[in-house]
Amino acid sequence: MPPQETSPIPANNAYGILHGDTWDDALLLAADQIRRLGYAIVDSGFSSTEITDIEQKFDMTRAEYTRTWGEDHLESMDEHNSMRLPMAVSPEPFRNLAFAPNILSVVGQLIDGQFILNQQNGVINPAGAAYNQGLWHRDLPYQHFVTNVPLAVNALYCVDDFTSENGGTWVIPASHKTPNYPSDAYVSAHALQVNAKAGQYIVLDCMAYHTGGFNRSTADRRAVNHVYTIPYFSQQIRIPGNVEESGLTPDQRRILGFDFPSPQSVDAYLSARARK
Ligand SMILES: O=C(O)CCC(=O)C(=O)O
Repeated sequence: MPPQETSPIPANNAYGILHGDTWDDALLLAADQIRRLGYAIVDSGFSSTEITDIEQKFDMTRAEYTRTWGEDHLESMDEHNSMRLPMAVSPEPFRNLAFAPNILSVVGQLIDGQFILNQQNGVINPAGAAYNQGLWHRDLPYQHFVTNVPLAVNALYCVDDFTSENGGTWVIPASHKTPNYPSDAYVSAHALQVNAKAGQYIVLDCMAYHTGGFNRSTADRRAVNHVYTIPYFSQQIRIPGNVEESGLTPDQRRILGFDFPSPQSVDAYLSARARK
């Protein structure tokens, strides 16, 4: 996806430039937009049959998740509009969502070196009601720092079209570049709503402030969020041991964190070093 804003001035119509970027590939352009503005839309590359299958499996998985943990219990913790680690319930299609080649390519452009999946969450923005992601936040919450390269990137897969009516995601562009949350006046002036289609991902630098909007439509708006981080951050829920392992390639195992266990002891650490 190219950046949403296109300049009326041709790129070569400039002066005084010693260093310029010359991206001409959609994924490189998206990565560049995320570096500069903190967000971009990236196509999943899934077929329409796959997109419909994901939509149906989302609801089936949610029903099973709710049966397992109990609706009242989830609601008592304000967890009833989330599904934690849905790939643990339904390996497919949720593993495919985390391994979409376009997403891994963009994340690989943004995070230097190795990265792992830190968390996967189903997100439900309920029709006509508030929910836990409808407040401004970073996906590394409580963190107030800036880095010259991203340490964490999130990819929000749109199960449904995201529109202004159903409360599509709002972002504060470039807010990953400043430690503090901006003033209300700044947010009112600069926040924008990113309307993406079902089958696309909204990819953000995790430090860019974002929120779901209020869903004024009559249907829930569904999404699946993925947070990818450098391997030094612990996973929200430990993925190795909690997901189906069959059929995973070595690269996929690495992305799920199988290659980065915390050694259980000094002895285990030294033994692992000795094997290198
Ligand atoms: O529902 C949305 O549009 C935003 C989801 C979100 O902020 C999150 O999962 O971190």
